[in-house]
Amino acid sequence: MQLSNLAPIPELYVSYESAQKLKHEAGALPSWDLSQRQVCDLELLMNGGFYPLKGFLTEADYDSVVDTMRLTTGDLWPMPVTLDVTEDFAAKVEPGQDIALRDAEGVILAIMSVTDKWEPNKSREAEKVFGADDVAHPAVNYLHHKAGKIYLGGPITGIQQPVHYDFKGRRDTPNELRAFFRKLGWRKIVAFQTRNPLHRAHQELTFRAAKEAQANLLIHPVVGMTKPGDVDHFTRVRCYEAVLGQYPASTTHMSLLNLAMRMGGPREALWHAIIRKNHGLTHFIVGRDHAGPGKNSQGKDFYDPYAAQELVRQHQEEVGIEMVDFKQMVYVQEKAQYYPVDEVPEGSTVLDISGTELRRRLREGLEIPDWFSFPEVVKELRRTSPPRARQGFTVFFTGLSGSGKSTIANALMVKLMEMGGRPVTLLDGDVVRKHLSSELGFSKEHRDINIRRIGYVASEITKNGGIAICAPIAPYTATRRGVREMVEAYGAFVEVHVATSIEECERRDRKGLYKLAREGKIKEFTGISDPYEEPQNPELRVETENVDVDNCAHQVLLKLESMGLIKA
Ligand code: PPS
Repeated sequence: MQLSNLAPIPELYVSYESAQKLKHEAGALPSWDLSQRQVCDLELLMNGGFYPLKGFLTEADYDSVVDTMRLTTGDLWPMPVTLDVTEDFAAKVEPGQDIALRDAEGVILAIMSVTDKWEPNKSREAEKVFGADDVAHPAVNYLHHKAGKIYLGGPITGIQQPVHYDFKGRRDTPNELRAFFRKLGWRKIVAFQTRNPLHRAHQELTFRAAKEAQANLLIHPVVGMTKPGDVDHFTRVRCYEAVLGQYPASTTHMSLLNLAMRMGGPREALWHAIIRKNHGLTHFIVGRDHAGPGKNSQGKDFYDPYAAQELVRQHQEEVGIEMVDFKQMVYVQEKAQYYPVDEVPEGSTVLDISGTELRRRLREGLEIPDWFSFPEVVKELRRTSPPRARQGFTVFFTGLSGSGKSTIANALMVKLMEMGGRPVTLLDGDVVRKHLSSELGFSKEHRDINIRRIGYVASEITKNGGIAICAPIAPYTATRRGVREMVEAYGAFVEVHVATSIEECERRDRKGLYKLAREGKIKEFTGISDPYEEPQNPELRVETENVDVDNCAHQVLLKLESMGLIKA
């Protein structure tokens, strides 16, 4: 059912008194600690951002959404919003039972009346919803490697909103935004969705879009979860604040949306449109490759760049929001102003800086011209993205036991310390097992826990501007990828495969472990009785046979230099 953009939208919260009572009772229920993504989903479910959903999808609704982009009621809903849980937790819950949903601090946010429990076919979900069962897609990777095996579905009773400590004044529920628009008498409002900092071209295009629609403008950035590697939302919001002053007074407003994006291209664009409709907006800007996840594992784009616009255009009437074409704006040097790319006066000089080029300039500390961005925005970006040679990074060695990882890692550490400038920490396999993972063995589960611990520490070191050198075996591709993601949120991740063959490692047998493994005295030994999945695309592969340690460490240094992480 469509609601007018002025009327309040139904929320899933109960009254304050009922919430207090429910909270008390919920203490005794089985309770699920929500992931960051689930907290984002729950917030939008409870505050009406995901209207008409009344809870996490049931199995029938899930199947229907995956297959037809509609709920079983026939309402348009393109994105599965599901509660994935572990098998262990699922075993404790049966349909008909209530469960408490808690945030990371253990606060009970909602009660879910479980009606459905099932094991989804994740490959099918990936194919149908995201277009390919390819883990290069962040949402498909999430499905296969982060999401629990079992889905629970059922209606939600909202107890309280997730607490935010940052930018409180800029966070609005759909009803708060609707009330704001009502109060100001804004009847036509264009929404601009973004997960990137805004520069002059964006300011021009959004202003133009609003002017053409004779509407007001809402900058509606996503601050929940975006694409791994994006500029963090704290920096972005400071940048947006700076850009807001560039719009004519009282025409434009900004509100933050705590959405967890899936980078699902066309389906995601349509989902965004529905969410904006729920927030009281009447127009929605959709650009080229909206919510695009980048390249697939074959190096090709996942989606046709105009598929998102097409899908939203097809459904705009049903959603009740008008799509506005995103016009690519370019700077015309002779006129010293921005023009839509298709209106550039003939024979003039067009200037543009791509996202990749901007990141390069920031990384290398190069000039970012005034025509491209606003000085305050550039200042903010430089503050959080110092040139690469001053950022933290992680060098992650992987290879068989006895391949030479620790020896090269040690040599590299000493060379980096000799250069100075950044603190260097070595997280060697053996040392980590002594200090961080002494209770763990060598099953897949334990190895994964061990590697994730190393990844967590490395990501913290990287975040704080240090150099982490890791040297575990790390035999599993998916786990290494998980560590890469953790680290790349803060700095570069340099995977070095120490490619010594199993025959050579066994011949060296420096610790005498291979002999014991062959005799069956050590079980689950990597390369002998346990797998080692070789990295397919490491930043560097080093051969150690007939090459001395010094030379191997030097190869790593050269790689770091070529990536701009250290200065010669
Ligand atoms: S893992 O898979 O990344 O968690 O392994 P890691 O923490 O690097 O630990 C590897 C070191 O433990 C010793 N060791 C074994 N390795 C592999 N398989 C089995 N079953 C095993 N048992 C003990 C071995 O000394 C490894 O050290 P390195 O430095 O790699 O030789």
